[in-house]
Amino acid sequence: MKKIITYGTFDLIHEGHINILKRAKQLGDHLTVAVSTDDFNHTKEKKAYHCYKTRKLIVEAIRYVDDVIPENDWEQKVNDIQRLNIDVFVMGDDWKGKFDYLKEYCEVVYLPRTSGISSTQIKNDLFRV
Ligand code: C2G
Repeated sequence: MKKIITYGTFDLIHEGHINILKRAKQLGDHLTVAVSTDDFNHTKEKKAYHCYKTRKLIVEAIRYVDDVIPENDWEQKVNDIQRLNIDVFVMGDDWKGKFDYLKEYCEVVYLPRTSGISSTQIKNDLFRV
């Protein structure tokens, strides 16, 4: 079984999130998503609208997702890959190059981001209404 993993905040789920999860799953048989905890979002200086519990519930409901784990820090990826026997690490290409150190442990794939949509843009657009 080919196992895939990806990481992110996944707040205010939108087309870009669905596209990356769909394409990530197409690379294998099992997709684990590491969803950033609220504390880690604070570290990333990212303010999510939904708390971790809600974001986990929503990501778990997406058909392409087989498992959701918490992303607590930047350092856990190698341990996750080894512990979960991950074959492919996937991220959007806004992260291109940032996780190449993981090539020692698994395949690293950066997929094109979906242009024109982001959680931040949704919040800004709603604020203007
Ligand atoms: N994404 C995308 N297209 C968009 C927006 C996001 O393909 N229009 C992808 C991102 O490239 C990322 C995933 O969706 O691979 C999740 O994006 P975010 O929730 O914004 O996560 P991020 O803040 O990038 O956190 O350790 C990695 C970090 O936790 C990534």
